[in-house]
Amino acid sequence: LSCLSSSVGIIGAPFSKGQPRGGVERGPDLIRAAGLLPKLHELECAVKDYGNLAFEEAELDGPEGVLKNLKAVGGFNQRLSQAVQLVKKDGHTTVMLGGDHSLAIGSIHGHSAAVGQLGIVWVDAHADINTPLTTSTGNLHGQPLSFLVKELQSSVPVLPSFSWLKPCISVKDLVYIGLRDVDPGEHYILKELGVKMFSMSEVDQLGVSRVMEETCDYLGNKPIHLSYDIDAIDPTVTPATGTPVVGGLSYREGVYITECLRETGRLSAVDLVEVNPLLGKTEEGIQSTVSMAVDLLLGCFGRLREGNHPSDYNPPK
Ligand code: B3U
Ligand code: MN
Ligand code: MN
Repeated sequence: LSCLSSSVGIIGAPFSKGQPRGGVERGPDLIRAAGLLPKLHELECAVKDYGNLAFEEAELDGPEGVLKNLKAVGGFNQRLSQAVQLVKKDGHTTVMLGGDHSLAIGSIHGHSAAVGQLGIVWVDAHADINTPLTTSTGNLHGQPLSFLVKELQSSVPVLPSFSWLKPCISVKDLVYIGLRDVDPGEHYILKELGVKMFSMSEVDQLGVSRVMEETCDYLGNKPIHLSYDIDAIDPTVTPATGTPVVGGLSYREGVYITECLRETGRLSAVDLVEVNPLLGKTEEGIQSTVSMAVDLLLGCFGRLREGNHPSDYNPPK
C-alpha cells in the first residue's frame, strides 16, 4: 500500500489551554521543522498543509469551579471541528498536529460529522476520560473522551461552552493502548462501561502484535481515528511532554502500532499531541521527542522499516 491511494491534509493546532504548562503550542511548527512534509512527499503522499488554526484568546476565562479555561477550550474545539470537516470534505486523511489532547474533542467531533461512525484508537499513558465531576486537576486535556462518549452523557454536566458538541462515539468503538496512569474515577468508568483496553500490562502479556490484531478485529470496518498522545511512548524516548510516565511503549512498539493501522487502509484521521519542547531537559531529549512524532506520522502513511521505493523507480542499468 503506497501513499498514492490517499492524500494528507495537515492542520496545526497550537493550542495549550487544556493543561497548565506552556510550550505545547509550539508542537505543530516543530514537527513541521523536523521535515514532516518533505518526508511525506518521499512516500509519494500528496500533502496539503492548511496551516495553523488561529484562535482568539477568550477573555475573562476564569475557572468555573475546578474546570480551567472552559471558554477557550470550548471555542477552539468548535472551530477545529469545522476545520476538520472541511479537510475531510476535501478528501484528505486528516493530520492534527497538537497542541494538547483537549483538541481531540473538536478533531473527533469534526471527523465523525464528516464521515459518520468511527473506530477510535486512543494511544496514551492516560485515559483522558475524567468527567468535569471526577477531574481532580480541572485540566480539560484529561477529559476529552467524557464529552465525546454517548454512554457518559448522563454523568457530564451541561456546559455553555460545549453546547455545540453532540457526543458522537460509542464505547464499543473505542480501544485504548498504553495506559499506565489512570485515575480512580476513570478506572471506575472504564470498568463500568466495559471499555476495550490494552494497558501496558496487556502489552507486556500479549505483545504488541497480538494487541494490534485484536484492536483491528474489535473495531471492524469503520474508518479509524488514531489519537496518539506522545506520552504513550516511554519517557526515555519522548521526555519532552507535559506528564511523562515511566514504563511506556518502546520506539518499536510505538511505530508498529502506526504500521498496522496504516495497513488496514482505513486510517482516516490522526492526532499527534502533547509534544512540549520546553519540558525536554536536554536538546537531545527534545530532538528525540520530535523525531518520534515524525516517525509515528510517517508510519501512518506508509513508511516501512523494510524500506520503500517510489513507484516509478528505475534501477540503474
Ligand atoms: N488524569 C490526570 C492526569 C493527566 C491526564 N492527561 C494527562 N495528564 N496528560 C488528569 O489531569 O485528568
Ligand atoms: Mn492524552
Ligand atoms: Mn497522556
